[in-house]
Amino acid sequence: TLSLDKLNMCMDGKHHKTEPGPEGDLYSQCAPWSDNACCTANTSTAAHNDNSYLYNFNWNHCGVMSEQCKKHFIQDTCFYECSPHLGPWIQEADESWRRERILDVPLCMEDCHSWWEDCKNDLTCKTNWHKGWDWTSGTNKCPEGSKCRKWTDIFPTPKSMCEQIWSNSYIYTTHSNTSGRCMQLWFTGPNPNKKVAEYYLNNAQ
Ligand code: FOL
Repeated sequence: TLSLDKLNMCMDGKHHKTEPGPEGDLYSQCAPWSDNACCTANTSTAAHNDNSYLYNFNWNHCGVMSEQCKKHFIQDTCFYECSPHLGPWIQEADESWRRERILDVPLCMEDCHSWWEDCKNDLTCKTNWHKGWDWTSGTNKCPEGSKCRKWTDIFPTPKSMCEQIWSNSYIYTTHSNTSGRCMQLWFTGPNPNKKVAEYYLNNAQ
């Protein structure tokens, strides 16, 4: 049956399950979602691979991405693929590779700041990593006219990175992890984002 339970649903994305449910053992950084997930075990493993089949996306488009930076992109991939509590922010998408997307998910300040801090010595060539790459080789390369530059030249602030990198999937907030007013990429134990989704569903944004 068609699920309209906005507190427990999966977006109609490229790899998402149709309904959330338990997954025996999700891999490594995706393990926190094992109790209730929109990703399969195969997706959770792929989330940890360079140039994985998920999107053929090359993190190393401006030289090798540092391990400390990459772990945040892996966590973002787990969050994006596995979260069953994104209902309030799911929108129709105007893209060939997915029917639905997330828009303006309120991200906890600590998660955005630690992500930017751990990447600020890396290099990239684009502010929006969803669009405008050169895919002629089968993976994304920097397009003509977009030179590799310091991370901080492309993303001067944590806010600019968190909001721009995935076409406003996230909105920057000054809410803290413990506030219940923002979504956490990193957590252990029961998923703290369910209560956050509940809050935003009842308090129209
Ligand atoms: N993480 C989060 N938080 N939100 C997301 O929306 C998200 N999306 C991806 C990964 N993590 C995410 C998926 N990433 C292309 C590029 C990146 C990508 C998926 C697809 C891609 O094929 N871009 C083409 C345009 C394709 C089209 O629009 O038809 C390009 O021009 O580069």
